[in-house]
Amino acid sequence: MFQSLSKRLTGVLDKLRSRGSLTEGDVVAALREVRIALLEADVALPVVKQFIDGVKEKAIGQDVIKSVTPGQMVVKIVNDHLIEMLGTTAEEINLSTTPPAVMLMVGLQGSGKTTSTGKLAKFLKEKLNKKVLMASLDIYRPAAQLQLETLGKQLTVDTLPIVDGEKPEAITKRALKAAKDKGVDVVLLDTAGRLHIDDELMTEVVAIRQISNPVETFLVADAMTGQDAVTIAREFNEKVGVTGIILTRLDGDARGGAALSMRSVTGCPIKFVGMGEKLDQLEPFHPERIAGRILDMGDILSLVERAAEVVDQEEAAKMAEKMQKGSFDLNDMEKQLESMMKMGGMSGIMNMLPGVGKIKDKMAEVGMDDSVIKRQIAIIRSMTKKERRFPKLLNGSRRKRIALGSGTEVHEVNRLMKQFEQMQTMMKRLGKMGKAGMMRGGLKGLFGR
Ligand SMILES: Nc1nc2c(ncn2[C@@H]2O[C@H](COP(=O)(O)OP(=O)(O)O)[C@@H](O)[C@H]2O)c(=O)[nH]1
Ligand SMILES: [Mg+2]
Repeated sequence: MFQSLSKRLTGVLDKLRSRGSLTEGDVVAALREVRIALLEADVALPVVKQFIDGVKEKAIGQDVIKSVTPGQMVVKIVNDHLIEMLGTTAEEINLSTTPPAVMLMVGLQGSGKTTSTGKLAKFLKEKLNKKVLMASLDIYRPAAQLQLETLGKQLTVDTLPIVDGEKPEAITKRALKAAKDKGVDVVLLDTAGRLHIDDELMTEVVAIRQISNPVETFLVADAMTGQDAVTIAREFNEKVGVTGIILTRLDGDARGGAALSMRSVTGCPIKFVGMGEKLDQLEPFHPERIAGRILDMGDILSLVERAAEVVDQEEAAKMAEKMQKGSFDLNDMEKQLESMMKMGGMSGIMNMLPGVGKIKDKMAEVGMDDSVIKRQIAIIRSMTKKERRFPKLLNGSRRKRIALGSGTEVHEVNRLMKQFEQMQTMMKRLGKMGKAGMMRGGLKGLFGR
C-alpha cells in the first residue's frame, strides 16, 4: 500500500529539496502536486483541503523560504502534517479496568474480524502476558464459530465452548461468567457482520455492548474498500461508539486513502493494522512510522523490532562473536538467510529501509528477490556438515554435486561461495576494529544487540 502515493510525493519533494532557494510560487506549485497525489490516493477531499491549508500556512512563512535549507524545511512540514493527519501519537490498547476486560470486535462481513480477533489474542498473550478467552457471537454463518475455535486451538488460546442454538446475548453472558470463573484477563467477543450496515446489526451490537460494557470496541475495516471503509467507520462510531480501529489488508495494493482519512473523518484512532493473513501479521499503528514509509524516510524502528522478534538474542550474540573471530562459516550464513526470510524476505526488509523506493524496481530487474535467498538456502542445505564448516573443501566436483542436489546451477553455487568469501573478508576486517567497530558497521540493528 501507499506505493504510488509514495512515489508521487517523494518525486515532488525531491525536486524541492534539491534546490538552493525557493520562491513562494515554487511552494504553491509543489503543493498543487501534493494535493493531486493525495486525491489520487483516494484521501477524502476535506482531509486533503485541511492538510494543504495547514502545510501552506507554515511553509509560506518568510522563515522557511529564507532559511538555508528551504526544501528540507518544507519536507519536514509535510512530514509533520502527515503524522498529524494519521493521529500524531500511537494509541495503546486500553486495559485499564478490573479484569476481565471485554473487547468487542465489530464490522462488516469479510472485513477480517475473526482473523483480527485471533491476531489480537496472540498479541495480548505473547506481548502483554494476558490470559485471553475468545467467544464467537456469529451464529448466522454456519462455520463462523468453528473458525474461531480452530484459531483458538492453533494459538492455544481458550475459546468459549459452542452451544448450538444459543443467542448472542446469552453467549455474551456465558462468556463473561466463564472469564470470571477462570480468572481471564481479556475477553474478545467476535460479533457477526453483515454485507452492509443495517439496523438489525446495529441493534444487536448495541445490546451486546450494554451487557458486556467493553473497554475497547474495535471496528475492523478493510483498507481495500477505500472511502467505503471510512463511511462505515463513521456510521459505526455514531451508532455504537468505537474506541479504536483495526485497519486490515494494508498489505494489499490499494491506494491507501482510507488509512489516511480514517482518523480525521471519524475522530477514532487507528490502533492496529493487519499486514497479511497470518496471525503474527498485526502491527500496532504508529503515525510517525507510516508517514516515514510514505515519504520514503524509512521505518528503521519497525525493522529493528521485527529483527529483535525473529532473531534469537543468544544466537545473535554467538554469531557476533564468530564474526569477530573470523570463524563465520556456511552454517552461520544459512542462519542469516533464514532470518531474512523470517523478517518478511527481501521486499519486507526493503520496504522499511529509507530511500529504497527508487532502487527497489532496479533490484527486481536484476533478479534480487526472495527466490534467490530460497535457492541459496537450498544450496547450503545440500552440503555436508564438513563442507559447511570448511568451505575450502568445495572443489569443482563437489560444487557440481551440490548444484544437482539442490536443483540449482553450478554458477549459482559459485556465486554463493563468492558472496560468502566477501562476507568473510568483510567480517575479518570488522573483527579487527573490535566490537565497537562492528556496531558502527550497522550489524547491530539486523543481527542483535
Ligand atoms: N491480506 C490480508 N488478508 C486478511 C487480513 N485480515 C483478514 N484477511 C483475510 O480476509 C478474509 C476474511 O477474514 P475473516 O476474519 O473471516 O472476516 P470476518 O468475516 O470479518 O470475520 C480471510 O480470508 C482472511 O484471511 C489482512 O490484514 N491482510
Ligand atoms: Mg467472522
